[in-house]
Amino acid sequence: MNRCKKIAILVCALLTALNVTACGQEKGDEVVNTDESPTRQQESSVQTVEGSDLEIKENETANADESSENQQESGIQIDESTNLETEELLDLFVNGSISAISSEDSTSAFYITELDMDSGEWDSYSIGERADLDNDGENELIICGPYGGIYLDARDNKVYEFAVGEGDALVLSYVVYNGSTWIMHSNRMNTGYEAYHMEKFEGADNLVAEMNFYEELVDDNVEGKEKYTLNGTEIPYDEYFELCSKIFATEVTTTK
Ligand SMILES: [Ca+2]
Repeated sequence: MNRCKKIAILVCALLTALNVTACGQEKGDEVVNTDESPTRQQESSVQTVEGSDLEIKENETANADESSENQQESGIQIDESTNLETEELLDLFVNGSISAISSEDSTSAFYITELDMDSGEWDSYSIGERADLDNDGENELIICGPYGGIYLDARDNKVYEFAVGEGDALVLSYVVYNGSTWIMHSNRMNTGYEAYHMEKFEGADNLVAEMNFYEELVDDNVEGKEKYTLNGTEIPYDEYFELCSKIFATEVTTTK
């Protein structure tokens, strides 16, 4: 067992004993003009452990309660007063000291050690660049991997899964459009159909704009005749082509 895991288990045991939990609280007020970010809103509350001036005892033997569920709940808890910088938090995730909270389920989290890192398999992950993907002036961490991998945001002394590539129909990348960075999910898996969904954030828990555009065959049985749609409105080919040219010229893929 490596040292980090051991620390995680010990901290967990201590937390359990102290009955201290790091529960998220759902933020009451609605954010933004869009409706597709309930998980982001759930994550946006400040989550801290109060009065947890924990002493980590490295040399004690961990007890038998070693389940990964418990590791997910604890890891190294950071006191609010510590107020770690974004880059420090991302470093802690990369070296396995802290987990990242899932975007799907804010009660669930994962460590980098749970990912298949650098195995060379098509679906393995690798540490990518750090870039400001949510336009708040601070970097996010890109973990390159299958379907565009995982983008992580650090805030409130925690690391959050910000965006994730979920499959061939939801390949994750990012682009620069109209001076801002947008997260993009692409579906290019079928001939005669391409669909793109873009999201612009101002802070990873604050979705401020979305764009949808796609091209599809007018008739599935007739090749070559397509129609083009931007945000629900059919647009001419020229306009669609110009939009795509502009957007894809800046696209950064993060599969590898
Ligand atoms: Ca940022």
